Amino acid sequence: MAYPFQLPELGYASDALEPHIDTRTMEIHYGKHHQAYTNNLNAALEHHPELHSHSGEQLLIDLSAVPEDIRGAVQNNGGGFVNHKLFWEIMAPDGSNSPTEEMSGLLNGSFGSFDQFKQTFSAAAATQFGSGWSWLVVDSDGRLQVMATANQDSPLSCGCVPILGVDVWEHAYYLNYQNRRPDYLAAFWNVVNWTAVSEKYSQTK
Ligand code: MN3
Repeated sequence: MAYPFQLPELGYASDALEPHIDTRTMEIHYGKHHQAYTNNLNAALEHHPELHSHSGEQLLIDLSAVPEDIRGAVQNNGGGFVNHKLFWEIMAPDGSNSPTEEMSGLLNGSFGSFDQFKQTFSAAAATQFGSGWSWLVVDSDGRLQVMATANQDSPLSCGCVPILGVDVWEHAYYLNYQNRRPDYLAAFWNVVNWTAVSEKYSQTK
């Protein structure tokens, strides 16, 4: 997908992730926030036709190639566009709660166990100060790593490919969980679509 970017379709209804992620949050998060990142990314690119064939991912992989006058806008809104697209894809109603056999083996190898991976990932998410994301990424050496990013910064901009992520901006959880970010993070595991995560991993090979 390239310019003009369009809000990607949700693969499920906005009430499908209840009770873990409530309908109203999904409606606003997807319909308003993600739409705004999409619109703002298009507005930033409007007068830069040389970038109109680039995917969102391509823009983020090499931000230095984006003209300085729109680089900040692309970092924030391109990041917002791409990050949320992945976020909707790696969740599903009644998500397959345990990793596929392949992912399970990889997580055990990288983190010791699935539980230790979840602890590391959740700790990165819980301690991200202010707005941002926690990620499971494949780094440039092909290894799995957990990382957090601020704001809408994408792991793609530092040479990593995200295959799982959780949004810890307050807009992602405040209506249902208020200040209880750890409760939101605990609930998140119920809706992770591990099949999708595994597919994203395969695409990095
Ligand atoms: Mn968000």
